[in-house]
Amino acid sequence: MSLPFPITARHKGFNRAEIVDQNFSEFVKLWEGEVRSAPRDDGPVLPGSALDAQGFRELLESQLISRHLDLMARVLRVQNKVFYTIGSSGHEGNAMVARLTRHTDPAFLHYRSGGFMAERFRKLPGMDPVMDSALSFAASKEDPASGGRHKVWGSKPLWVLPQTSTIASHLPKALGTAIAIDHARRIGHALPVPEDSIVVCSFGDASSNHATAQTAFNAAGWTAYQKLPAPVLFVCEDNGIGISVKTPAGWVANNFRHRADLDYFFADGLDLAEGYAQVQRAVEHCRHTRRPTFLHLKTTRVMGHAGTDFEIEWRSIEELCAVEASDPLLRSAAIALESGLYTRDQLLGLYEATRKRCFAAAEEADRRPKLERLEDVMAPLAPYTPDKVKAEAERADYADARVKAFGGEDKLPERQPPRHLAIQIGQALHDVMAKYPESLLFGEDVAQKGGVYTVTKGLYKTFKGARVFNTLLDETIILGLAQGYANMGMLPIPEIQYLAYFHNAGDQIRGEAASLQFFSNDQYRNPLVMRIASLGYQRGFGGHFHNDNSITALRDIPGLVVGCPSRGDDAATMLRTLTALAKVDGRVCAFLEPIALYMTKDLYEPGDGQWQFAYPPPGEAMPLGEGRVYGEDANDLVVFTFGNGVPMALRAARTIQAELGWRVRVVDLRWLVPLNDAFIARQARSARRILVLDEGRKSAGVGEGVITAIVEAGLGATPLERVVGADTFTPLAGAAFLVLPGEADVVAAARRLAG
Ligand SMILES: Cc1ncc(C[n+]2csc(CCOP(=O)(O)OP(=O)(O)O)c2C)c(N)n1
Ligand SMILES: [Mg+2]
Repeated sequence: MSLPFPITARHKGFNRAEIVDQNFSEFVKLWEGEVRSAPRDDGPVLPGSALDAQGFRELLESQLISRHLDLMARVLRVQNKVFYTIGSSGHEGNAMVARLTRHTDPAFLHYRSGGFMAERFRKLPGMDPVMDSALSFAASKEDPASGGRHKVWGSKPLWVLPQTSTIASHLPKALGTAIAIDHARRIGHALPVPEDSIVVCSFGDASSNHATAQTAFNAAGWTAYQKLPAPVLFVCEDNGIGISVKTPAGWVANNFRHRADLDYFFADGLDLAEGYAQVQRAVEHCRHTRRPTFLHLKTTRVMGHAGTDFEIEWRSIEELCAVEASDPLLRSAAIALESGLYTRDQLLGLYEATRKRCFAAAEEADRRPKLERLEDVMAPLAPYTPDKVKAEAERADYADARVKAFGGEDKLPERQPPRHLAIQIGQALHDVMAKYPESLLFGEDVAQKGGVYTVTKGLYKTFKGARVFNTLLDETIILGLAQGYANMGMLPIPEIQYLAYFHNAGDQIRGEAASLQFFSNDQYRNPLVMRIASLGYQRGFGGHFHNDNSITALRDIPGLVVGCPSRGDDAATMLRTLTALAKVDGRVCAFLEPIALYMTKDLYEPGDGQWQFAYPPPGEAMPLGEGRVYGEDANDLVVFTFGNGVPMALRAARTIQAELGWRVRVVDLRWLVPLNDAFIARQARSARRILVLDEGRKSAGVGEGVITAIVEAGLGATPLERVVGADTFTPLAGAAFLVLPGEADVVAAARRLAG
């Protein structure tokens, strides 16, 4: 396509935003088509179109708002009044998707969704897309989406869950939310949105190739193949390019047109009169069949990838002009004029009035307060209301449900003899699932088999397949499902089979789940408790992947809570607190289960049974951050440790006492993120010598955090030794024990301290 006027010197300018802007006015002024007599509001905007005149007018307005927000951003960025210039220009046709869906259809949007948002704002009275967006562009504290933390498309009343721009990472949780919508009925859970809602999820053509996108398409197909509902509308906004890399012509259609169980629809997003019926077919198909639907929406990209993308430096002028000629706003202008709905002057008047409105809003937004204190920035990141969490964790008003779950009064775990970790985690999970009827437990092999280590054995039988189920083999999807269930108000307890397998899906926690409260200013929460079989020392199952001890990857995820019990009773009280943190404060939590301790029954001698403990009845919970101290008044040596290190240190303590005459205190941190610096300092203050025993790797492990807390408390002069895993992958067989700390290493470190 070429411009309907000759390319002049003007068109070769450097500032493409200015050129695109002028193209519109010039196009309107020079338009010479035939004018029909204006249709009635409810008549087709052009003969044969499914879009009526009233709909067209509103869509056009939404498109213009989106365009002028982009133009405004380009101008005011230079003046430091706006801080984001990735725009929606060329994608304004996505307003059709908003018009044809409901404001209660949860939406996870591409960053080019200005048109969609402006249109969705119409769905509720009294809302102003221009001012709200301007506040977000200006990073004002009053930005209703993120409170000034990021320019995001988001809205609580409009069910738009904010996304940042890690492309494709939102697809798994969008699918998860869609699955959750229909799953809720199976467990009698009341949804926060209507039962026939669908989920809208948009992304670009280049992004459709991403592993995270592909796994969502695959999982959607896997679900539909089994005739399970997954009403997600994947909207691929195909502008033919990703930053500067062209998508091969026809690739998106070729790749998606014939996928089994992903129903493909095409729509022309450049032409409202033509595209409307096509979008409508896709939306209705998704809503009525509850099947995953792929809407291939043709778009274009004018004004470059972002304000910093000077396309003229890397594309030919002819190509640029051709792209700019495909601007959907020129097509909308033609429809407006041809239909007789607008005269040239009216259309130009509307165009300029919208510009004025966007600039005025932006100038006003610039005067509104910014985030100016660290506390304000961080306020929604990790909310914690200790009293409420404690009350919730100790809440024990579900006696009947637990008697049923355990199969009778006499079967209650607190009436059984002391047991080991694996059994008591299983009992604790029964307890939690009895307490929260909206909780779901899922992962690989967790149902009939009860997990690789039989920790979840019995849960499937007790709570049935709607609440305890196996997923497909993909950690990214497991964690995407978790976010989806959480978005719909359920309490997900996903299992990651081994810590090593968390790492390939870590972005779902790092970039997505843990960031939602932050980027939505705590308006959206996705509480979840992720269980991960973790750490080394396994004798049954060797090698790196079954003995991963890298906790570092979890340590620096902002807002995440990580707990690691070393014994069964602690596991039970910790799980109660984690689920309470999720319920009360919306927190994303990780529960690391030390595999090597699952079956450990003895502490000092075979058969002594000293690593089995009485099950704590409901009503008892472990406060966040509180460690467990063995030998409170011993201070010759204080050992800080967690997980496998706890029984190891207790055994080493005996040898140290016998050999050096020292009384040893062992401190089980139990909570690894956030580390309780005050607790660590308190324990360190009375210590004559300190030993940090960290089974994780040397670099950036928990031990570094413990030592930092000690030094920052002014206790750096206390003689200190560290026993820690080596910076290596864990090898198979006996060699594993060379890289992990052992009892002998602890004793040797004590000897070094003795000088
Ligand atoms: C995981 C990830 N990798 C790379 C990027 C950098 N990046 C941002 S947008 C983009 C291109 C996306 O192109 P497309 O999906 O076609 O969307 P478009 O911008 O064209 O609308 C890239 C590579 C990113 N944001 N996230
Ligand atoms: Mg693209």
